Amino acid sequence: MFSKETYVSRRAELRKLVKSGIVILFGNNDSPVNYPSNSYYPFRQDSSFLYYFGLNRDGLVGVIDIDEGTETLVGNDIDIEDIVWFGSVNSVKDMAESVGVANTAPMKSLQIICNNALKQKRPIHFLPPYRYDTKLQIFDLLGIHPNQQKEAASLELIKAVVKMRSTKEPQEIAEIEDACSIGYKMHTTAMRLTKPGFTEKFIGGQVDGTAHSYGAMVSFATIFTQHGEIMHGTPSWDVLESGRLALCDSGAENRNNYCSDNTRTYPVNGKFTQRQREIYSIVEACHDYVLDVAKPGVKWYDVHMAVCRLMTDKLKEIGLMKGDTEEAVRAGAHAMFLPHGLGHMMGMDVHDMEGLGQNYVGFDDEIQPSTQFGTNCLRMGRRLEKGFVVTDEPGIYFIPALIDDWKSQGLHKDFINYEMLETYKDFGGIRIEDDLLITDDGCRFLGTERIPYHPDDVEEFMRNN
Ligand SMILES: [Mn+2]
Repeated sequence: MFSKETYVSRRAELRKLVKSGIVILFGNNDSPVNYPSNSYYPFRQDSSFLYYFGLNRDGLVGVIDIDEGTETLVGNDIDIEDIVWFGSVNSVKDMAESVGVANTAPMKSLQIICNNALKQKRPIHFLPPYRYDTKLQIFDLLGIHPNQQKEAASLELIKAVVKMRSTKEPQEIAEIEDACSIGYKMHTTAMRLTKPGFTEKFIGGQVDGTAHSYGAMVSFATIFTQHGEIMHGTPSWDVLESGRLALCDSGAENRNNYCSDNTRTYPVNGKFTQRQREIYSIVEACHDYVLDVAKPGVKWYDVHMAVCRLMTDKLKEIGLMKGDTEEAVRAGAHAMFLPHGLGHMMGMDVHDMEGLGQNYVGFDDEIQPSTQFGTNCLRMGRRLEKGFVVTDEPGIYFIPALIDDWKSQGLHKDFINYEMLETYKDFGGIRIEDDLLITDDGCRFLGTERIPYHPDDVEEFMRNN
C-alpha cells in the first residue's frame, strides 16, 4: 500500500477526468471454491479499486460523488463471530481514514445512494464487471441486467482509469521491479530443477511454491510444458525427456499486487541441439530487436509487424519460409509460426486492465485491432508513452494441427515450405519474454537480474546449477 496522499491525489485526478456524476468502484468479494466458506486464497482485490482506494479487504465499495465533492467507503464492520474465527481487523472507518476518505457507510446504504442518483437522473459511472457476484450487485442496485452491464459501463470512467493506470508512477515501477526479482527466483528455480525424469507438475509446483515463499502469488496460472507450441500449456504429468525443450511462462504478483511476466525456453538436458539453437536464435534476435526500437511515440503495432518481418526473413534463411517478406507478412503467413501478439501492457493485472476492454487499453482512434489470424491476438497497438510497461514476448511454434489445417487448404503455400515444416512437427515451441519500461528516449528491461536467455548463458547456467 502506498501513502494516503497517493490515493487522495489519484481520486482527485479521477474526479477531474470524469467531470460529473457518481463513480462507484466495486471491490471484490471472497470467492467460494467448493462450498461457501472455503474461499480461493489469497483474496484478490479488484485492481482499479486498489488503484484508487488501496484497501485489500473483501466487501468494500468506493463511492465518489463528483458533483458534491464527497467520497465514501461503503462496507460492513465485522461482527464478534468473525473476530472469533479470523481475529480483529480495522474498522471501515479506520480503513477509510488510512486512504484519506472522509465518509463511511454500511453496505445497505449503497441502495439508497443509487436510488437517489437514479431519481435525479444523475450519471452513475461503473466499470465493466467480471465477477458474477458483482454483476448481481449491480443488477440489484441499478436494475441493469448482467447481459447489458458491459455496454452500460461508463466510457468516461473507463477512459479515465486507462489513462491514469497506463502510465506507471515511479513507486509502481519499484513494485514491478520487486515482482520481477521474485520472478527471477521462480524461473531460475525451474531452470535448476529441470532434468530428465521429473514431471512437469513437479517443476510447475516448485515455481508456484517459490512465489508463495516470498509472500507473492503467481500473476497467472504457471505454464511449464514440453509442449511449448500449446500457448497456455499448464504443467501435465508428463515426464521430462532428454532432447526436448521445456517452456516456462510464469510471473509473480508481489505483496502490493504488482506483476511480473517472463518466459524462458531451455533444453531439458541442458544442451540445445543444432536445430533447436537455430530456431532459438531467431526468437532471441526478435526479442532483442524490440529493445532497439521501442520508445515513446512509436506504435507498438509497428514494432509487432517489424518483428514479424524480421522473423520471416530469418525463417527464409533456414528454408522454412520463402517468397517476398513484405507480401508474406501482409498476407499473414508468418502467423503459422507466431500466432500471437508481441506483448501486452502489464501492471497490477498481468494483462493490465484487460477487463476494461482491449479497444480502450491497447488501441485508440488512430490504431484499431486487426482481424487477421495471429495479428488479432495483439492486445496492444497504440503509441508508446514514457512510463508504459509492456511485455516483449516473441515466439516460434510448430503446431501440428495448424500445419495440417493450412496445408490441406493450400494456405500461404507461396510463403511456407510445407515439406520442410513436416519435419518440425515434434519440435514444440520457443518463447522468450521480458518486461519493458518505456523511458524518456527508449526502453529498458525491468528486473535487476536477467534470467539467462542467450543460448550460451542458458547452457552455462544449466551446467553449473
Ligand atoms: Mn505475457
